[in-house]
Amino acid sequence: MRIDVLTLFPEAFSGPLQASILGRALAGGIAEVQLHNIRDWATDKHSIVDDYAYGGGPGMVMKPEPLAAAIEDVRGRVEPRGRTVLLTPQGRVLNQGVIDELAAEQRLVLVCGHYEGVDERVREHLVDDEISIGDYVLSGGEIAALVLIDAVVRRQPGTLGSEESLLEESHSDGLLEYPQYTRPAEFRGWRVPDILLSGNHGEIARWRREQRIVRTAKRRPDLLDAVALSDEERRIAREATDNK
Ligand code: 6GU
Repeated sequence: MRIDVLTLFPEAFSGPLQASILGRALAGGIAEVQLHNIRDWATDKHSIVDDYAYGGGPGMVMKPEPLAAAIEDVRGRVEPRGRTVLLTPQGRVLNQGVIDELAAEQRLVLVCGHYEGVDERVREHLVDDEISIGDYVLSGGEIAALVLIDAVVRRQPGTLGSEESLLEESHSDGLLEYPQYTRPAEFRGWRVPDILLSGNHGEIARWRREQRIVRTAKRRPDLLDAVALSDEERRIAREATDNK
């Protein structure tokens, strides 16, 4: 997969793109990220990329000319054209379903919005999709783009080791994760649950499943509607919320 990023702040990407699983995937060629500075498409002496809003009001707007030229130029460099996505708080809210949809594209062109937004004509005519990462305000789309890139690249075959992939698969059923522990068995007098030290793999699997259901019921009851639970598991979920 190839991801082109159009941004006023390419330097915001270098650290995060090199770290951890994402860095390893990019270094290994599973995906390629190309950064482009929108300012490089400004044509005036001062490389101006923003201007006052028509109609007045506070805040600057990203000018259409440099942004449109950047999108068209970058999009035309390689086939396929892929999907052009604007990162904006006005977009549809990102979730794993949206990530899997984007991860299936061969190519993404991510446009990081800034200031009070981009000129509406660019959004209307040159953008295919608009994504927000949640209902809060960031100062620009860069961190949102990084969130999207990380989540999309980890869905590419070969990014995760076989163990990580198996874990991901078993946990992509909509339930929150079970609690994790490592050595020592006692830390400051706080004990690891005995069941995990028992060596009884059937019992451990049952306990973990129950923990996931109870956690999800207590913390994110909104997620439970989309999860397939047995009658017994529904009872466990109901009980968890009754005595919270
Ligand atoms: Cl994509 N951009 C900005 N500026 N703020 C956001 C966002 C995006 N998603 C949530 N908040």
